[in-house]
Amino acid sequence: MERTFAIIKPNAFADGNSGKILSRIYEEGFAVVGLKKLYLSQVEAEGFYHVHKERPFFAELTEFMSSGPCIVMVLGADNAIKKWRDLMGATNPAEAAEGTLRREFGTSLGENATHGSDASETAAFEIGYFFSGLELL
Ligand code: FUP
Repeated sequence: MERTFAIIKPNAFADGNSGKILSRIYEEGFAVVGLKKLYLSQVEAEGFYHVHKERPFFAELTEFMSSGPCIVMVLGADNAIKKWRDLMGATNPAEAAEGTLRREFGTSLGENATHGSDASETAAFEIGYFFSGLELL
């Protein structure tokens, strides 16, 4: 079973959509290996998104990610990384397919409701950034 890292972002949490997103996660057959609510500081958000630090949207992205509570998760499934990215849909909710989470719960390119790791190396970094081994038993 592969593991991926996922976030229910502050806009989806604030809109009261965490329960609906978790329902979809269970319906699609993921195991919820780890889950917790966090209210990130901007420094913590900057560390998480360090690969984007030279990008023009970095300040906006990290301000948004520290604008309210979110839910961080480790999800398990066969091909979990691709399976979760397929369920999320395209980065921009306006381009995400019907039935995907970002289409349903995203409100803009920045406030796109969910995050998911894009490769096994990033999943390993992202899981380790937020969870200890004990939290994933
Ligand atoms: P994704 O892997 O789908 O989360 O997308 P990226 O890694 O390309 O982008 C990371 C986050 O930055 C996205 F979730 C949304 C945000 N973003 C912007 O706010 N503006 C942009 O132009 C591109 C991405």
